[in-house]
Amino acid sequence: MMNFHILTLFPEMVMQGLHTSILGRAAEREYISIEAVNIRDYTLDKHGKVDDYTYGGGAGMLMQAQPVYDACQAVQERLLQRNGANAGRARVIYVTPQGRTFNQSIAQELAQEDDLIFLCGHYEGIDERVLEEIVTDEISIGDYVLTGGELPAMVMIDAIARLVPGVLHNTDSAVTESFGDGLLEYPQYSRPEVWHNKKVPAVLMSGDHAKVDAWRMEQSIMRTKERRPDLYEAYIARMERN
Ligand code: 4FM
Repeated sequence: MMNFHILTLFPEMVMQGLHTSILGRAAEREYISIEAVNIRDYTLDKHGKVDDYTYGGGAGMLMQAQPVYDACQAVQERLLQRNGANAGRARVIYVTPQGRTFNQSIAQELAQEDDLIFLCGHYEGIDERVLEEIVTDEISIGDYVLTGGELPAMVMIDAIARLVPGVLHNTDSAVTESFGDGLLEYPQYSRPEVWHNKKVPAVLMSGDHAKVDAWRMEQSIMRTKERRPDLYEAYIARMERN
């Protein structure tokens, strides 16, 4: 059982998105839990304000330190009550283009945790002082700029959650596909046998499992060489080392 806690100004967005399809079923069956904490609930401002102008000028607003800090402390204190003082504090992941780039190996590392707290920013950023005090990991999903941290948090949670035992039906499908072995997926086919004059490759109809496996491996390697020379080079280097 893995618990995701999401600090956000848009709880409905993440709750909707992450309770659909496979993750929705995984939450129902209690392989994972997903909780959204509304940062606005923690502001001490009497009008519910959570943002303010930046010192030094410049366009846009910043999320203020106080509500972010108090929302995070509320989650950490609840976990401390539940797990006991020697359990250690949960990692707090700030999703930002300034972090290290997310990949399958980071997903695998994070999937070992019992609790993860995701901090989703909005506007032009978050007051640096609260980031210094609560954030343990800064992670990006790629080199582009979004309007907020909710979508990247959802991307990371999806990639991590499917590695939690029980979430996927097929226990080894999480490891056999792309990136499990550092190669891209081979092409796949379903019924009918002929569609738009295109036939399914004969080897897949042969019933010879060893031949099928060998064909798929060859396709994976060819595809990776063609489309992702960076991954292909890493794969060859790994093969030569082993
Ligand atoms: C993040 C907007 C924080 C405002 C963002 C704040 C992003 C990415 C991203 C937008 N995050 N990978 N790319 N965030 O664009 O992780 Cl305060």
